[in-house]
Amino acid sequence: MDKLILEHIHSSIKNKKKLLAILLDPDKCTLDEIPATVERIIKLSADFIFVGGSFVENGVTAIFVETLKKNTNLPIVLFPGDYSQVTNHADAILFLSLLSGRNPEYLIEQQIKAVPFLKNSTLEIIPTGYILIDGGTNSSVLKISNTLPISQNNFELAVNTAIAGEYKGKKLIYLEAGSGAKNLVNIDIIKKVKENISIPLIVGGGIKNKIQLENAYQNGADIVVVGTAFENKIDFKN
Ligand code: 1GP
Repeated sequence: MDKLILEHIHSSIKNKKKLLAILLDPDKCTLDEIPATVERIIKLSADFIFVGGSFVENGVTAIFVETLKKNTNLPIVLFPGDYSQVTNHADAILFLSLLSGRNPEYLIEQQIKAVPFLKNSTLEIIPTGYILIDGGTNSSVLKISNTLPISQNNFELAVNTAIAGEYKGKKLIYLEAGSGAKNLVNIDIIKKVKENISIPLIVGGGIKNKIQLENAYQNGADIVVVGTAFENKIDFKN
């Protein structure tokens, strides 16, 4: 199986190039809006389009990604809220385990349910440790997963969770404050996690301006994900 996306991430890190992913929620962007949306993403020089949402109905993601593909060559990476969002039209999938939570449904059940969709697919499957830090809102992930986030002050737990993820064989760590977070992932958490893992680090949740974006990069994020600010047409790069 090709490992193009993960290889691209590793070679960008080697070349000291920071990466940007724009997160699109198929529930919040109609098919008609896709061409203009893609144009905006290209203007931002984004490297990836992540697609996912917490409440997307069955079948919607497939049509959404198929239409996106017709409009762009940018790599499309699934960031699924649940197994029903798996579609072969994308290039890769973040095969997520919610490591900060203690709900078996999101540690292994959903992953097993995804297998019938994945085993004959051409998607690049990227094992990803997903760690939710308290973003100060009752985010969709919290509601749906029925788990508690890690406190912004509990550096040790955040770091040890990320290291455990690497030991478990995850290829990426995604440090997340939750979509629309009030409080971004603390830069010291980003820094300490980055210092303690050797796999690439994704950071997201609540980023809406250039300073926040740069802070995440400077403290160790290899990829930053922006969803809500992009949706709200906020110019977060300037
Ligand atoms: C959510 O990390 C992503 O899973 C992006 O968050 O929507 O707050 O940018 P925002």
